Amino acid sequence: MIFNQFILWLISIPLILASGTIHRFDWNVSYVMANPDGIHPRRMIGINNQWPNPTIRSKKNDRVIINLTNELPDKNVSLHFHGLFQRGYNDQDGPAFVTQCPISPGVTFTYDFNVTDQSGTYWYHSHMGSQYGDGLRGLFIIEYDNNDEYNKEFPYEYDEDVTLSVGDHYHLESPEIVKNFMTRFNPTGAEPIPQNGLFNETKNVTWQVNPDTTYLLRIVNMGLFTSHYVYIEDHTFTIVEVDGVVVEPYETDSLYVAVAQRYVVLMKTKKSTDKNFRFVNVLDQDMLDFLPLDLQIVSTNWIVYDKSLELPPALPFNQFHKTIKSLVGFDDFDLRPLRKVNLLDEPDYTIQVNLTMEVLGDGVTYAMFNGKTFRPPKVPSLYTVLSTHGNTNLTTNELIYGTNTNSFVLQGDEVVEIILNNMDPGKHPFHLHGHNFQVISRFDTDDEDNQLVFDPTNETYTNYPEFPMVRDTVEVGPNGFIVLRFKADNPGVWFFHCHVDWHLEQGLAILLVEDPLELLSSNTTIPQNHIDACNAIGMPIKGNAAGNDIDLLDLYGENIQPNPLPAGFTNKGYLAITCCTLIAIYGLWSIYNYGMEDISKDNAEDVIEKLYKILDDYDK
Ligand code: CU1
Ligand code: CU1
Ligand code: CU1
Ligand code: CU1
Repeated sequence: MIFNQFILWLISIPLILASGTIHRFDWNVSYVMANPDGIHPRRMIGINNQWPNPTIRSKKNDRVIINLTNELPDKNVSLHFHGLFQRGYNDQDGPAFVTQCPISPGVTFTYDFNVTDQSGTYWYHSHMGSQYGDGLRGLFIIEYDNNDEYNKEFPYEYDEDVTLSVGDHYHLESPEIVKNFMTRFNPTGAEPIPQNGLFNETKNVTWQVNPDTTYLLRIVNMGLFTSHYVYIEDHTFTIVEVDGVVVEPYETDSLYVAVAQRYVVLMKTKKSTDKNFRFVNVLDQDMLDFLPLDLQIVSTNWIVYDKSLELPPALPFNQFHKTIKSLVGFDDFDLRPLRKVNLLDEPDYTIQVNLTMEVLGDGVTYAMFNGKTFRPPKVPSLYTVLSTHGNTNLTTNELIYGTNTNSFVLQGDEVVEIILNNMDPGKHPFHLHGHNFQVISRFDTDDEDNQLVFDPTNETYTNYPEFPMVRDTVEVGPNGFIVLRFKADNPGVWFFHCHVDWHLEQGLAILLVEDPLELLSSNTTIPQNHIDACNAIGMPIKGNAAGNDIDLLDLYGENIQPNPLPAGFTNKGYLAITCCTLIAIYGLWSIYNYGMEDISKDNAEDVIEKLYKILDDYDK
């Protein structure tokens, strides 16, 4: 008996150690008037009548409960916790139409999950269209676990932990921007140009530092579109964490941070305090189709050693050429996780997607993977998995998740490789929910005529690192490719998409339905308040991507992309070309007629006389 009790006590030790603090938040989401860049007051989406939004800080194995009430009068919301694997909590992941219904005005929705064994720098943001650009975003930090003296998770010493967000900023609200972007009046699909770059959600920041101090600086790009260069004049950064992954120290003068990426650096201040320095963030102008004169590419902030000393003047906000050229930057492909994990084995399953931008029949430019743009399913895809209870033959059938969702079903624990060929001259930061991935190959070129496509027989491309970089958001360069690997060990429906939210609006996403049979057998259930949110907005909670729960193989009525532009000419086109031709013939005939007209003798004499008169006047 006593022995049995001892065994029970022994078993409960890990459970006791694993159960952390509960962080409970009641968040009312509403509009708050703000003036982030000091130029243009506008509404931002705040929490509990405040904006900027709070930072969540937790420890490993802590539980986070957020009761979110949507107090926006006119917009649906959702919340995603970027970088958290949500192992066992797929229904708490947050992307609308994938793992939940949009939260409509007046509805309260509870996010409740354990952060389990992750640590590092993350963030939360709305996953409802491009709404986080309107301000519904904030940092999420999980403390490093250094309890084990001899095997510290984060072995670097520092004095102070400081957070910094950067991001592009628009004066218009996202829905209005999308209206002007996704239209046939924007036939080139040019992305909306931001007006400014923010630094901790504001501008012209002064940061009082202590001399001879090591700061742990957590830098997050919470913007919608443009990557940022970040540097402090005459100071160096040592990168120690990337997207929640602790890495070997890597020294650099400047960082290049794509949207949604995080870099944690050590920054040691100088011993002397006789000068203050600029802390600069610069938008990557190469991503912009044109550069309006009032666009603030360069933002100057300052680190202040001595308040009584003058600050160096702000850099010209549009003299970017010189600034960026002097920044050598670095290549995140060369970063190495501190805890090395070998290159994953040869893949069991390879997904190859080719990215193109194409104009469809409605005249709008869409982003395509293998000719298909992502159109949201009518039932959140996770709920579709659960709809197959009783008929598991259907669970692994990609068809039920929609023909226009780019869905791929993964088997449990297989090694998955994603080969992504970017047949577009733009840069795209790709993000996978529920996982980190190894970045095993990446090439690009500015030469649009010689696009680089991944070729498994090309030894340059397949010279994979032994211990590849691991992260959750990686940028693919222009006309190039990335090759990623991960293990399908986290059952759930996970979004893989470009984090440039304008491109997500254009449909640049695939859905990974990972080990759906395990999701079923583990008896995943949807919390009642999540079901209530669907009822409130009138979305079905059962059925395939078309909302059909009688015949899951019948996709009639699903959201599909517009038809392609018709090949050749439409009737309107024929009419236009006929009219143009007739007008051209009339024009030619007129010129011919004029040329053949006889110049009469009288006329000729008249002209000569006039010429003499002009010459006479000139001589005088
Ligand atoms: Cu994410
Ligand atoms: Cu994200
Ligand atoms: Cu993109
Ligand atoms: Cu996402």
